[in-house]
Amino acid sequence: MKKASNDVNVTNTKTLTIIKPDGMKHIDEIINMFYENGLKISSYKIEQLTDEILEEHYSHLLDKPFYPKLRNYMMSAPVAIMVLEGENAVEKLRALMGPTDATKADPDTIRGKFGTDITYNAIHGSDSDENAKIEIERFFKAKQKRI
Ligand code: DAT
Ligand code: MG
Repeated sequence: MKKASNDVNVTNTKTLTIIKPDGMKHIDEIINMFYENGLKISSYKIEQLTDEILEEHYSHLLDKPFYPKLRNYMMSAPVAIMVLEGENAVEKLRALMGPTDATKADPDTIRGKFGTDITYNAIHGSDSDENAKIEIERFFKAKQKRI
């Protein structure tokens, strides 16, 4: 049965990840970590991010002093954008990523292994089921202007 768009889907097990420019050279190891932790890729694309989509994706950070640095980093090379599926995918990916500041991340996490600091932290992951849905729509379903 088709669900109403505002239904809470308690079985939601999808999340959105972005392998950031510094993570790209480790993409095979990062994908291995997804599969070893029960996260499977269901959509995948490699794309050069634009100002427009970054201003939407990081709208909560636009007024921060570090935004220009974040924007330049995210636009410095193409990134891999994926939908991951698995049990508790959002929480599982966030645990596997480690905290925002890679210098504080456990060495077994993606940020601990491949990140450098609070800016160059290798990977993005949605922070809630609600935001996962919004981000999947943003990167995979919304009509995007091609560059
Ligand atoms: P996360 O990526 O862990 O969800 P966030 O959503 O708070 O963290 O911020 C998005 C990105 O912005 C983060 O991956 C790196 C950058 N960022 C956040 N806080 C920062 C800070 N204090 N200094 C520099 N960059 C920061
Ligand atoms: Mg975030």
